[in-house]
Amino acid sequence: MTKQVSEANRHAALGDLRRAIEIAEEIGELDVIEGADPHLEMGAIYELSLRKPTPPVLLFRKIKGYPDNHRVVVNMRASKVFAAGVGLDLVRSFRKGNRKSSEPIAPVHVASGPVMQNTLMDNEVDVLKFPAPHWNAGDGGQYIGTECMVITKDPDSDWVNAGTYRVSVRDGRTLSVFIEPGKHADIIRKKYWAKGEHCPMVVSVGQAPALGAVAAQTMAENVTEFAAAGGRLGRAIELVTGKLTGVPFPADCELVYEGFMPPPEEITMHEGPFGEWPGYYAASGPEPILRVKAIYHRDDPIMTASPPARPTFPGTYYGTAGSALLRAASLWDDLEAAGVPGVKGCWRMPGGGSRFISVVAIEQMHQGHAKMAGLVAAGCGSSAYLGRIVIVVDDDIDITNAAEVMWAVGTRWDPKTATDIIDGMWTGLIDPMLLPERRARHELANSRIIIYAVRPFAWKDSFPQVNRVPPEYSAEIAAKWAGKLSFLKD
Ligand SMILES: Cc1cc2nc3c(=O)[nH]c(=O)nc-3n(C[C@H](O)[C@H](O)[C@H](O)COP(=O)(O)O)c2cc1C
Ligand SMILES: [Mn+2]
Repeated sequence: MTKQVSEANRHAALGDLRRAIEIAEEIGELDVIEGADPHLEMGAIYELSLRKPTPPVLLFRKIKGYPDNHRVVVNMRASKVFAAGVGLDLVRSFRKGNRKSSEPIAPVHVASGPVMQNTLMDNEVDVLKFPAPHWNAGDGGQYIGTECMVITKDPDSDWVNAGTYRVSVRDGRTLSVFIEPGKHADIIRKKYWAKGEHCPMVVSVGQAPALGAVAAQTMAENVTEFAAAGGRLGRAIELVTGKLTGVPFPADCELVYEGFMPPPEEITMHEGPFGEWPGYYAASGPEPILRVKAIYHRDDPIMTASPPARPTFPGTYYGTAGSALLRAASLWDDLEAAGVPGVKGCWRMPGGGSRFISVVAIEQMHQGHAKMAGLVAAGCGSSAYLGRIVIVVDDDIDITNAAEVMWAVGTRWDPKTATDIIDGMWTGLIDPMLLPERRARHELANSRIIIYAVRPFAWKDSFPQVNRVPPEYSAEIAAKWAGKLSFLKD
């Protein structure tokens, strides 16, 4: 039986990976796995765990071929340590205004920290010393960076960006980092390259859950994710400074690589393919590389991982603190920030991962209201990249139930008059529907459909009534007949 996590423990776990693992163990949600093979076996075990809507934390140790205490942890943010509830309540709990503190707190710089317990420079640099799982058979490499932070510093301001971009091992001193065009680290690296410089870069492959969360979330340009994480924790993140690049990183990171990324005109290597979250091997081609010049790590480092799996596994959506519900919360925040009134809920439909299929429930207030919601949901920061379908429904629809959403589409949507199709939107190389010729030209645009599955505003009050037994009456009758009818037992 899983024990409840107290609010204080959840908060402590958010800011400290090692404490988070202890708490997972205390509540019976930790599986320690010894002796697994990093070649496919770890990936298969991980995928099996996603059959559960809220998977347990898996801690791999004694990984075949690596020191006993070099560990890899998966499912941390998706586990019951962070899932405070299910469904829309969980989405609500991730919203900006519902967090205890939401104002950013600027990070502070400190001289040293646990991450500096071991420093490897020059000839000592060897990326291959640390567990590098080959997650799935079709993967074209060993991916150490999935739940990671790629940290870059804007050369023109004090903006420090932390983003999660996949990282794989090329050789003992070289990593590949796959950054989709338009992501913040892409914008920043191009500024260095335009000046003829190599882009300084730091990659953390083990850090507190709060840091993993902000690195995976889309925030505005110029927003330092460490400040956002500080706001969530109610304390400043302590940063140390990379000795070679001057790029800062959290002092309690587990394992950090520091180096420089030359421009693609100078060198690229073939990156991928990698089993991506849409469920395919789509992006694979020449990418810039990161030349690693220093490694910093704690004693017995713990690498965090969040390898992608097909978005049809319950563990990737319902009831979890995985990114689907985090991104639903960001969409809700974005809609309100854009001034869309009457938003009653946001959701990402199962099968669409955290991006392809967005659902917005509104209490219709005026003509054009549904359009407002649909257009913002298609274009706002949290949802523009790699969207496909936006469905706007009335607020009597339970948007966490795919059948209810499809019922609204089937019965309240007129395809000819209640649809917008928009071309030229932002997509990425991992979009399996990117036309081959567009892919070749790096023309990363796709189209969107917005489905207005709402009662038409002009005659919504005379729209046919819904047939349903009122929930209170249903509960009353269920109680009255409980134990007497076979289908009401337990
Ligand atoms: C597990 C995981 C892996 C990701 N991998 C990539 C990736 O390989 N490339 C990429 O561009 N974005 C990837 N993303 C999405 C980015 O992390 C996300 O767009 C984030 O907003 C990027 O930070 P930025 O907004 O500061 O650019 C990944 C997200 C997660 C949760
Ligand atoms: Mn950013």
